[in-house]
Amino acid sequence: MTIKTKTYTSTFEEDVAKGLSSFPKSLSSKYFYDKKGDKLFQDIMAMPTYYLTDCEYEIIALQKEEISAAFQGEDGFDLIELGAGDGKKTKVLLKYLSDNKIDFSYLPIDISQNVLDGLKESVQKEIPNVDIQPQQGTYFEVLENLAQYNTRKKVILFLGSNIGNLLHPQAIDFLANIQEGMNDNDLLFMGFDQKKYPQTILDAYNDKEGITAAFNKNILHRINTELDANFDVDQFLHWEVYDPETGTAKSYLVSQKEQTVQINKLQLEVPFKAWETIHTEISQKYDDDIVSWLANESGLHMVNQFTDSNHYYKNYIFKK
Ligand code: AVI
Repeated sequence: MTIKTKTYTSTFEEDVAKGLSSFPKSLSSKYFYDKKGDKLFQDIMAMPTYYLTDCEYEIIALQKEEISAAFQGEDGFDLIELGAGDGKKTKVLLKYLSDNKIDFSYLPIDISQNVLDGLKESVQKEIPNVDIQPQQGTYFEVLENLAQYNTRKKVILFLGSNIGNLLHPQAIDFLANIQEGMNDNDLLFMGFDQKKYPQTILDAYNDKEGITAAFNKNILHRINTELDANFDVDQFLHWEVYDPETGTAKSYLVSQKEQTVQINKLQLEVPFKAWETIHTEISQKYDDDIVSWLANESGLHMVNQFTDSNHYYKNYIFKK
């Protein structure tokens, strides 16, 4: 393998160069999400085998009354959502709060102004009485800002078990950062996919239609397009494993033959042995003990929890 001295013009370039020059090779799942990756993730969420979305929807739809009761503050509250997406699950809650004339404002945070504009338009159309105040920026910039200027009770939402794409030490840093922006009365409402029958988890990440495989391989297409590379994507296999002891589902791309890939923009040549792997994603599964441990390590404690009828998924409420 030849690595020439090179100045990188983005963290994407640098991360790809480092990840593919390491042993074992890896790429970060945060790079799955370009326009095509966003669409593939929407398709994943609509698959029956990807139970996470339906479970969280069921929790919110069937327990909205109890959840809303837990959120309420004397002076109303601000519902702050980290990475709202299309807001399908959140809208169920927004509608209930609005129909019941509960005093709240909805502050979705996203890095993309486009996503926020689309969300604002659909919320205003579907639930016109909701006071929506989109906040453009990174989660922590906005939370820090809100912590300084906002005196009303904050309820922070982080749905979809997105925390599961972080290793435990990173998850603790993430939670500790949120915790820093919270006052004593504030709440954090978060989704955590639970440990369960291992085949159910494997099926969620290995659909027969090949949507998850396309999602995983999209990172190679991205490298081809954005970094002028020549990955023969069909020569890589999507492979999923699940370790029931640690609760970690891991995604790989496996090279089906010996091959060399040129990444021109990085002036990098990447050799693959037959059956060599690129590790691309973890999707961590939890139980109450792991979640309590993560919370305690981050200066938070669990005050309430809600689950679906299969006990596949849980939403927890934390305080500091
Ligand atoms: C976004 N994240 C929580 C998803 C997950 O379940 O890890 C991403 C995903 N990867 C494959 N399927 C869905």
